[in-house]
Amino acid sequence: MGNSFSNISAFQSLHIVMLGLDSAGKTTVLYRLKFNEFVNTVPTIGFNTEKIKLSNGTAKGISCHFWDVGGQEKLRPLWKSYSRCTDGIIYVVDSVDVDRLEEAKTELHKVTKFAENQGTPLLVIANKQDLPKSLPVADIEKQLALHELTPSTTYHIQPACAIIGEGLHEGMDKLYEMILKRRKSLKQKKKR
Ligand SMILES: Nc1nc2c(ncn2[C@@H]2O[C@H](COP(=O)(O)OP(=O)(O)OP(=O)(O)O)[C@@H](O)[C@H]2O)c(=O)[nH]1
Ligand SMILES: [Mg+2]
Repeated sequence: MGNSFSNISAFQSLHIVMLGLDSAGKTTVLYRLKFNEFVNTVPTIGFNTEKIKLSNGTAKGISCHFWDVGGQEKLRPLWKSYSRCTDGIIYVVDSVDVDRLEEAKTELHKVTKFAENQGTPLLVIANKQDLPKSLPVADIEKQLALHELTPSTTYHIQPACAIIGEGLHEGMDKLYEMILKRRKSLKQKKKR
């Protein structure tokens, strides 16, 4: 096996939480990764959970236990408990919903400030890039003020289209790399 697999065994599941405003495309991402096809969704009331073995890229073969939590305002208080002590956080953004980017930013910054989430790697999925009026990732990165997140937060922003799955595996590879890096540095700190 290559170096990238040296710290996480194929039998160990990564715990990943997926957050973001309602209608951003979280559940579409979840089922695209699970079934490799488009699944029509309804708004999530509560959460969906799936165990998924990644089938592509450097993270191929890695098992992930995903928690996809509903993004409606009344459900957001749940985000804190679902994101606690996860291996990685995925934050899905609708790249066309420019009017709610400020709200998306506020909610994201809230999540990364929770004490239990300090240092948890973050993958931001700039979803719906297939739509003509979608904002480029550089603009979304700026509007979400990703560079102002707590200093311990390492992040990657990935353009994607969950409908056809474009960008999702690249994003998962980046998240996996960040998780490995974090584990390595935590291990080194423990040794000291
Ligand atoms: N054009 C386009 N539509 C998308 C994409 N991803 C998701 N959608 C659509 O966006 C709508 C909302 O998707 P969901 O996956 O249900 O959104 P969600 O984030 O799970 O929403 P909540 O469960 O309410 O939090 C659906 O009609 C999807 O088909 C995409 O990449 N492109
Ligand atoms: Mg949903």
